[in-house]
Amino acid sequence: MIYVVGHKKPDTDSVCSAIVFAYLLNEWKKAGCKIMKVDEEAVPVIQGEPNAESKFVLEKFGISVPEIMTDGEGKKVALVDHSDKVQSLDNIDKAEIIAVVDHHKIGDVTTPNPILFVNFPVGCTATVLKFLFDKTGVAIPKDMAGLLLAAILSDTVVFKSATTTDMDKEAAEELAKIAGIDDIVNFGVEVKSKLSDVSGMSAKDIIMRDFKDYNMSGKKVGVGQVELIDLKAVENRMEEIYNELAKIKQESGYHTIVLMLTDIMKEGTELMVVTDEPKIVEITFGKKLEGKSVWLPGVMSRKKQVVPPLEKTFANL
Ligand SMILES: [Mn+2]
Repeated sequence: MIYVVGHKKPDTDSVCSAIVFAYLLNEWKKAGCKIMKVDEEAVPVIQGEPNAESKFVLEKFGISVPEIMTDGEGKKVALVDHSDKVQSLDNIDKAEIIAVVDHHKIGDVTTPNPILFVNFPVGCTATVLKFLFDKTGVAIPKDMAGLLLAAILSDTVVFKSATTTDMDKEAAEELAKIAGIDDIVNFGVEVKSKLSDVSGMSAKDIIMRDFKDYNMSGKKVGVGQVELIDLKAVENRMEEIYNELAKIKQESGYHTIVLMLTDIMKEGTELMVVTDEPKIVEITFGKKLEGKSVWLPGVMSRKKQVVPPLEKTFANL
């Protein structure tokens, strides 16, 4: 058995790409594949509960939620949407990795033998999978096309993220035709709106849902991101969220925590910051904190527009 798995804290790309790559591997097993030999059945798994957005997408296309698996010891695995050990299965060193399909920086997994390793600097793993279907002449069924399309719209924030490429847009258009989705942008906004409803969530849950730790020149820095259809969803809760950030900072010894409250429609981010050194905000983004936060037009991507410039600031502090 080959277990196909995305990263920890699965997002829609990690869930859908695991399902679709497992489907593709099984097609390759049946019909043969000119790239690699597949002798075993592939099954998708996830490392944790899917979020509300992923659940909506699976339901929409009539696909059941994959089983949860967290340990890779003794297993044959194919990784999607990551190649970093910290994001992978526990004991990934004791697993046999047979393939990696990804769109991130190259991580630190290694293999003793040559494997299929396909990584494009595009907006979504699903875009790379679309390429693999085309390249190996496998038809994409309607439900699989729907999953791939939803993953692309999710990861690229409906094509607004700085990570979006022409390849993502082309793939999405072809997939939408197969999936029978007429209005791609409208569908994308519907997908993204599922995580935008934060009304029933505690401030801590809002902050931690998509939160990553970094070591920036020896300082512990946390960067969270919440993508919202409309910033108004958190307008009345800014104080509460800020107080929670301050609490987390103190309890867990952060030098700085920034929370990106990203408005998908207005295409910008209200950046909330708690820090020992408030001047880092102006140095990094050219704008001063106005009270607890600052509006950064055009800033949508943590990995491209927030983390690298912050790292640079910390390096020169
Ligand atoms: Mn992804």
